Amino acid sequence: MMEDFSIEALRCIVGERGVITDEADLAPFCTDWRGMFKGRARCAVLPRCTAEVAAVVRLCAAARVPIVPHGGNTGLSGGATPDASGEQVILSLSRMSAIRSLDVIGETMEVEAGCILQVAQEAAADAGLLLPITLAAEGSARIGGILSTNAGGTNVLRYGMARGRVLGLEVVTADGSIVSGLRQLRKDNAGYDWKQLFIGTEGTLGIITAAVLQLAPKSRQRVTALLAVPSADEALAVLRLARQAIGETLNAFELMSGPALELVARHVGLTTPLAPAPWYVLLEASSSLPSLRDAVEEMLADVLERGAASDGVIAESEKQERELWHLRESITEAEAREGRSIKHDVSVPIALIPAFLRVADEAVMNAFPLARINAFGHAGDGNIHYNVIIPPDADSQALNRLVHDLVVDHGGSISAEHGIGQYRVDELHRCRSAPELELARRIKLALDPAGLMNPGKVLPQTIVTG
Ligand code: 2HG
Ligand code: ZN
Repeated sequence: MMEDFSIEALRCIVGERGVITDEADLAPFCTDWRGMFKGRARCAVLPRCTAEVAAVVRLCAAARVPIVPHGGNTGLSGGATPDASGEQVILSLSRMSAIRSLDVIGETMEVEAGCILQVAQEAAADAGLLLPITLAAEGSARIGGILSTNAGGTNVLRYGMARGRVLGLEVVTADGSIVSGLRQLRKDNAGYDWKQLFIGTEGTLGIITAAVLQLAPKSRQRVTALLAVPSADEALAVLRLARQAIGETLNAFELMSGPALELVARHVGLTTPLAPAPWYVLLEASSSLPSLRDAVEEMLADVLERGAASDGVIAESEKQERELWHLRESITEAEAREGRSIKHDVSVPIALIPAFLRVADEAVMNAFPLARINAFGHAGDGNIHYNVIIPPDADSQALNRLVHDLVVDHGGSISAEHGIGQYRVDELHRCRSAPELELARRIKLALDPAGLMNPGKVLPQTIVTG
């Protein structure tokens, strides 16, 4: 039987200050960071502990009220933005931000979903350890959002996606049960690894409330270098040489186009210390072995001698390192200030990046002569942000389709690290095979039969409603 829903009942669970209904206060929860997605909500509810999350979910489930979980709101795919109905409840995990424990021997950390990534990184660093999830948005992104979108970032090359960091998970399922698997185990093959159902599924199967994360040793040496390269092919030649020379120390291998850095210069006022070039590579290596810098210098000399790079600079101080990274991390902001852009967060097999870029550039420019391509990304793991700046009246759906078809032709994925959210639901359906979609449908129906968990995200809502 469907029960009545009341804001008062929510307040009884989370306290007076835990429910936001005022329109102005609610506004930031109803749009994403770029202002691309907008919706309305009944309220935002901010529980203080897992038991309160469970009670909120039970209350909403009984009244058939849909829930939209909300982390740091930095995902860029609209996964945390409610729909236009005004019926949905936003569930923000921001008041659950504790680092519950840190184990220096096992190198693990138990952390609540609302903890900001940078805070967790700093806690690990204070203990002489590393939390190796590194994102441009790390000052705002929260652990729950990072795990429920299986975020990537700049260190995937060495440390893998967010999923790979998760040893244990605590979730609240669609019926309001708490399932706790907060184990610290590296090896745990006892039955289904159900954690994976909640990681990367963007809150459509349940709500992540806490996790045990695998930390890593903190390296004593770090070297950061910026190279100017004549083409994407040469960037891959640099990658190959770097993998051969310093492979296990390579944290990041980022590719930035000349036009991407022009945007950064124009809108953020940062410039590269190198002469203008078609492409740039930003690489970072770290190790505790004292010989790291010598090895990187030797590798760069080799790269320059072979002509794979035309110029290069190694950061001489932490300040210079930060400046080089700041260039890379400012691209998104610069792009947002430039005007309307259509994002394609794609991945292809690494060796096919140059071929993909060639074919896509040609096809996009043919179909959209006024377009400007802003390509950059994590070339070391195959993820290119193939963003396109287009005039306000250009057909974004046609552009999406054009790019995604080429991605599929190259054996790639239409979302490498930002997820599907609401932005790519139709495209996921177009690009994935029927058996894969059917499997997803069966999982959704098994775990959220009423379709109340972040409806309309990842999978079309019609999967549940028929
Ligand atoms: C990055 O790599 C982020 O900087 C943002 O994933 C990507 O703005 C984008 O499209
Ligand atoms: Zn990225």
